[in-house]
Amino acid sequence: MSLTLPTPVAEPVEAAAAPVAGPATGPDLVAFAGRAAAGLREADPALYALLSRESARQNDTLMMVAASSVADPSVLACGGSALGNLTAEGFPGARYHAGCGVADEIERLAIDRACAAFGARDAIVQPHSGSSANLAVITALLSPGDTLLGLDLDCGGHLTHGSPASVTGRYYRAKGYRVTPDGFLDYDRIRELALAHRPKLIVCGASAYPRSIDFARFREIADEANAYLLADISHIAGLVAAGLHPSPVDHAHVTTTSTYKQLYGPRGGLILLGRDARMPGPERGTLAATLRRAVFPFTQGTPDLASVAAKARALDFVAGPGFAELAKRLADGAQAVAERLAERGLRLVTGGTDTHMVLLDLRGTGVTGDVAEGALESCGIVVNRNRVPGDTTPARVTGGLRLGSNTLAARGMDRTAAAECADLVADVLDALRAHGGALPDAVRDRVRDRVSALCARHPLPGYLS
Ligand code: DSN
Repeated sequence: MSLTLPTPVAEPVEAAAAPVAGPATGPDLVAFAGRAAAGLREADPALYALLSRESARQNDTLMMVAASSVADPSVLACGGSALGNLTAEGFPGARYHAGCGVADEIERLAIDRACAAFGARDAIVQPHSGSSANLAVITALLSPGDTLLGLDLDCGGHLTHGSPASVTGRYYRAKGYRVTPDGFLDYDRIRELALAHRPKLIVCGASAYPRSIDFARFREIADEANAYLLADISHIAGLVAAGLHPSPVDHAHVTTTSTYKQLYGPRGGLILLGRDARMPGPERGTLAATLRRAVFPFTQGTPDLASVAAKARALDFVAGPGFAELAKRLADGAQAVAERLAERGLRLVTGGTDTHMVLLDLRGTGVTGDVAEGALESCGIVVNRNRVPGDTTPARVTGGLRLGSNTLAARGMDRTAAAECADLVADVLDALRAHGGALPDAVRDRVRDRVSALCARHPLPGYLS
């Protein structure tokens, strides 16, 4: 079934009002946080001990999961603030509960900062996650049974891009595009599939794809197929905000992202709209208005305003001058990891990276992804097993590993330090290959010591002092 997309109309975007900046009043937040932590230690020592252990674990391990990052403590403070007490269904200026004046200002601030960080014309900051954001967009634009076209899960796509394991693959007619045997997107093939299947929505973006994505080309394909285009930039949002990866915001009809990966923010999601924000939605009102209704009341109830505040805090950092440096460091770090792993004889999907992500193809080495993941964790290096293109191993086993540089960069690691991390990964993989998948204690001890030294030299910023 094909879709005739409505043409844009001149209509004011229902944008956020300017935030009201006021002097800080009320109890001091730092004192509040300090008292809260002391109170927790006294009231629930068992839970407090577990939370402390987790903080220590994070500081003492090398987090190289590509979907991970580390939020500034000021972001976590927002998440733990009294805003979490607030029930505030609706949007700023149009709530279904009283007592939301401050919350309105905070949500408007988050919206304005999201727009500033991404050059967007409108933003919805309430999604509880990237998956929730995608679900809202898909349910807004498609009716059950309509066709969507997304990257297959085993080629690096995300569950919510039409996987049969997700509602997006169960309630919609999901068709998949794949990568080439070398792991690259094939835009000509995607076009052929779009013209053959006539999806109502094309989803671009990935969870395990280390190369740049040509969003302009995707939009050409969507326009030719008369489809909406959704760009999910959860993994590369920081590179996009820093101008180190082309932005989809004015190419896609809608852009989504999670906030805890490359935006160094809280658990949560964003929906961003660019030049198509004012086009009519599929039913009534603009596309932006349609998507707002899709978030609330269609797929979510009350927002988590504490999380919205934490997004505002993270987005302020993303739009500020320090972020460009961090984004450059994470891109350089990934390059250094890729180069060193290749020098050490390991096979990289696509041969390298344009992003923060490196995908290692372990097939043919005698070491599976699950074994490698476990051995690395026992040395204090945290990665995740991942299927690679053409992988026939089960998802819990996998023939590959996915690595990322977000947290290394946040710890201030430069190319040299990132290459040292890659060397440690390669040392473990070499030892596993040489010993039939078992890691000798001597290797584990030596790598763990070097991990500890690296972590001590590069502590998580702001967590210890
Ligand atoms: N989307 C999942 C991943 O990429 O690992 C979780 O964020």
